[in-house]
Amino acid sequence: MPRSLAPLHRWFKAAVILCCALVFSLSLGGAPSWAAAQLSHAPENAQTYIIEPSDGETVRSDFTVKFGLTGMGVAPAGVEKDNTGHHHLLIDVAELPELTEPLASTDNIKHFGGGQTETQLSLAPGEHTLRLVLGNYSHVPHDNPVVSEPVTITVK
Ligand SMILES: [Cu+2]
Repeated sequence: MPRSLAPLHRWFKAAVILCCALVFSLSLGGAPSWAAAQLSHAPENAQTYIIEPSDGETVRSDFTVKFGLTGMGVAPAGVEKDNTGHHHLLIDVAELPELTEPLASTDNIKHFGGGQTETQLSLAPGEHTLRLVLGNYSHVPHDNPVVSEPVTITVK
């Protein structure tokens, strides 16, 4: 190699090492920090609760569920705004799902991404349990999850 190119070669080697180190550190820390960006923090006094029906109530097979929320606001899914979220109604879900990732959308986990604060339900006769979980703009519960007390009802 000509003597005049040696410094350039050294510089190139250093640059390659730097790039490798950068890619390596991104592969370690990049993904988790991106995932963490999807989490939102709720105000400490935030509370969600089922206004209606009340715990222990007997209802007809078609009934209305009203969602309550204090200490923060309701915003539609996709709208990233501090101290907001949208409701998810868990029907007969005995164990809370993973609260650090987007909530699934199933017959038992209903999303109200339009910002709805009530819904009409039709359930089979018998005992059912309802519970609310607030999710952020990307359907992920807040890092201090806002979860209601469960309400147990009997459908006639
Ligand atoms: Cu959702």
